[in-house]
Amino acid sequence: MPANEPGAEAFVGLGANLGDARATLTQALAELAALPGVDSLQASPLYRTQPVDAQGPDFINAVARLRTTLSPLALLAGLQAIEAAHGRERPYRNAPRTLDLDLLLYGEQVIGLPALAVPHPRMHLRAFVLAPLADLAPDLLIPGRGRVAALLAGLDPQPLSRIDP
Ligand code: PH2
Ligand code: MG
Ligand code: MG
Repeated sequence: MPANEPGAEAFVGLGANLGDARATLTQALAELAALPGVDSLQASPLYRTQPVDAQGPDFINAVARLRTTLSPLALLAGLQAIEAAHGRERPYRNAPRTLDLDLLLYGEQVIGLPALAVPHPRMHLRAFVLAPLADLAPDLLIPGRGRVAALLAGLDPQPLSRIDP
């Protein structure tokens, strides 16, 4: 962490494939920026992506970079509160969802708690995470995995298209 900036840099993955997913992501980005203890949020473009290991309509995905003075678990609680406010239900694993907010990275920390695994255990395999993340931070090192742009280049093609801007 740079010595002159308070808090940690964190990255959050956003996804939705129920309802008006595009509007939901735009709103969720604003809600994320407004969480107490979250500063200077930067959003990637939005992407339309095919479901990976999941059913249902195409997803809208994006990634946000933020600075936060919240602990990882406090930030996770904030993400879950925003998901709940958007009517998130969990009928089964990888079910279609109104909003999914995943804490992808928190500084260079490696966290293995029952409630929270950071880096997100599958982020390095998923173009719907790595493509928007590469727009923000292509040279970022994912602890234990490698650099974002190199990981993305090494993936088998996964259909996705940038929709905004
Ligand atoms: N999230 C999943 C499973 N599959 N596929 C796409 N395209 N986008 C997602 O956000 C996504 C997924 C589990 O969280
Ligand atoms: Mg997810
Ligand atoms: Mg999730």
